[in-house]
Amino acid sequence: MSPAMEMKAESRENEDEDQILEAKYQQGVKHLCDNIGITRLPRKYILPISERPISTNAQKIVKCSNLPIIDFSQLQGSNRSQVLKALCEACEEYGLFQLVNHGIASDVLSSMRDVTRRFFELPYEERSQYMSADMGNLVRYGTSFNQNKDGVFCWRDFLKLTCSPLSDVIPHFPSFPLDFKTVAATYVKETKFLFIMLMEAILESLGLSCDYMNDTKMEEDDILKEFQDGSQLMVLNCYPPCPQPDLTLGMPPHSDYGFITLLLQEDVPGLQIEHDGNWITVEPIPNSLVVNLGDHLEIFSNGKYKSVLHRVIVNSLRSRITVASLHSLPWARTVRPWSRLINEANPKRYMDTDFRTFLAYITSCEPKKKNFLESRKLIT
Ligand SMILES: O=C(O)CCC(=O)C(=O)O
Repeated sequence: MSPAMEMKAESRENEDEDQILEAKYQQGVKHLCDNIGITRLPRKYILPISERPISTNAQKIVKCSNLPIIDFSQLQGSNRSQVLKALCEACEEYGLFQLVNHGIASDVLSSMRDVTRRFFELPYEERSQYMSADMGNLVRYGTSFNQNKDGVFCWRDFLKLTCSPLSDVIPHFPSFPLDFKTVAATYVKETKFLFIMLMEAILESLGLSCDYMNDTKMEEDDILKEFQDGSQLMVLNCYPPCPQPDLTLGMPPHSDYGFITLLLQEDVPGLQIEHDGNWITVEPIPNSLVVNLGDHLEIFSNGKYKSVLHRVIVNSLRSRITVASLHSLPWARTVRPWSRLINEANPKRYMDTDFRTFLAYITSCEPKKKNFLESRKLIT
């Protein structure tokens, strides 16, 4: 056979193989890896060259050893004003910081990581009972970023859990592994408490420039009361080892919809943020949590703080588990720029928005980068 004919035959074989696999893609990457020993990436996951982790466009992956780290314990002491300043700089410059000494015990973190890993190791039949295209389901198992819309799939499976109000939703959480409900409930309560404490500091950092500090304090207290009843969504992510990690992503560039996301990673890097037009890997720090600023905080701060554009890369050697806890105001509440931060010199920059608008947006079009937030901008 001539080399040209050989190449043609090989490509036909590859096409046949991809067609057989097509039905499997909807079942997720974990199932694909566990059941079909794949040695090359199916076409379904191959991104166009410009969207690959290392593309030919101007964006580079750069090393950055000084991504901001906030020591939460220092916020409680005499250094509070200095730490608030560092927090403000991190929120303005990066929209992200790593939080250390945050008060959540290391065994609570490791138990959550561990139960997440064990959940994804359950037989497919057990996991797949939570699979649904309905975004409104309290518990939803799925794959890719938005499997109803994605042309090219991402190398990621997930379990999404609505976590508020916790007592109402906990009976719906998975019954296996047997300790899932207990471990997840503890983690939800601890992250909720930390979120409130962090928001208190973030509001204070935003109010620093206000003239009427007493009034501001009263307003802060009212907002914090609303966060007590706020929404919380937990996303458990699983990124199995990928045969050709340079051709795909675990998650495409996106920003989170809420105020802040607390991300629990393990010692396998994968999260990258965009900064100054380049991609920076957020190197895991043991027992830390990554704090991502979401679109609601960008809106609330009237653009002073920026939600962070981030993506996930995968690797060929080790699977990666993460747990993202997304927090915002109650689902039905409208999010708008804080009146304290609007004046003649700094007019209102974003439309009011709510969760229903966000859901309608992501249901109607493929969410890309920060395009939901862009659609809420009054001044560009
Ligand atoms: O898994 C990660 O590192 C990030 C997850 C993430 O971006 C998300 O769940 O929105």
